[in-house]
Amino acid sequence: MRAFFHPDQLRHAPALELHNGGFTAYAEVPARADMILTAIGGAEVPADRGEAPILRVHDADYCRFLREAPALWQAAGRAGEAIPYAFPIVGRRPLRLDRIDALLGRHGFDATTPITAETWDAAYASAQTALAATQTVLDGERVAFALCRPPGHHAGADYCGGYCHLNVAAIAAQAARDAGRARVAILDIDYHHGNGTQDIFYDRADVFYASVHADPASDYPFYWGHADERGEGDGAGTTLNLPLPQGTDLATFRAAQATALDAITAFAPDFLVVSFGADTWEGDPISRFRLTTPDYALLAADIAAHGWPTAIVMEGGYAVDALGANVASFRSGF
Ligand code: SP5
Ligand code: ZN
Repeated sequence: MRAFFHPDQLRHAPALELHNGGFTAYAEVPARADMILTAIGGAEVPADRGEAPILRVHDADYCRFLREAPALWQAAGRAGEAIPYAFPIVGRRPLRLDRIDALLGRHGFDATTPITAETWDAAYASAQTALAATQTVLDGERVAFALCRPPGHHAGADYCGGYCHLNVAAIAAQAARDAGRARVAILDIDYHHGNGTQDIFYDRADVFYASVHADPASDYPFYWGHADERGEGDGAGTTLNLPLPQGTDLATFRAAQATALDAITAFAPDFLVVSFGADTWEGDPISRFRLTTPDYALLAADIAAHGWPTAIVMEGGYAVDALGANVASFRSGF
């Protein structure tokens, strides 16, 4: 299976995130990508397809914000990484504010996702990696792997969060649509609900979003991913959320994934994007499922059995030492 990765993706390397009342070491470290690269024997550098496919998903103002926030932060006399502390709760007026702290809260929904001077370039490269894998599959390969990091599925059209800045799965899905694939499905099997991906396609009939994840009643991102969120307008019925309890093992996870695959089968996609997170692994430091390394090959084989042209994009997974083996196992199932 062809794999893609750009070295610029290593450049985003914040030191700290705010968690449980204090600053702790940032969990989404560049070493995650190094471990995966070693385990899979390297990857091809993606071509640069420019900003246009990113702007098919993300607002231009938001992309400008990601580029300019570090300079605004510095101009405000701040040290370290730009991080928000005030958020405009739903229903606030869309004020045109320019103070850096107002912008950070406007374009982010948590304080775990710092923005550094390297963030835009790394996120841009991560998006190009997703686009390269997508183009490989559009050109006829059955499956391709995008070693995306920073990850993407918590990022919406105009906001970041959950270590995510540009929604690489959504950019891949939209690129497949724009290449003429009429119906695109996204299967999200990261431990966390992909609130950004859901949000981007919530009112669209042409992109189906199915997610298996930890119940947001107990786990981040809390406010999205509940079973009664099913899409709206033209997209009514094209979102499927399958929340599972902490402690979930292979049998329960596999059954939920089968439910998602049944729904995707009924949708009859021309193209599949898999948002793959290895934070469902039993030893993940920030998650509470109990999948084992060999389980990933079984889950992948269940997906592959459907034969859909498939682009895999990497999302989470924070047990750095086990990450390579878990990704290698998942790839082996295809
Ligand atoms: C892509 C993805 O998997 N994002 C997950 C975001 C989860 N954020 C909430 C939990 C943060 C826990 N941080 C622990 C840091 C320990 N130093
Ligand atoms: Zn996750």
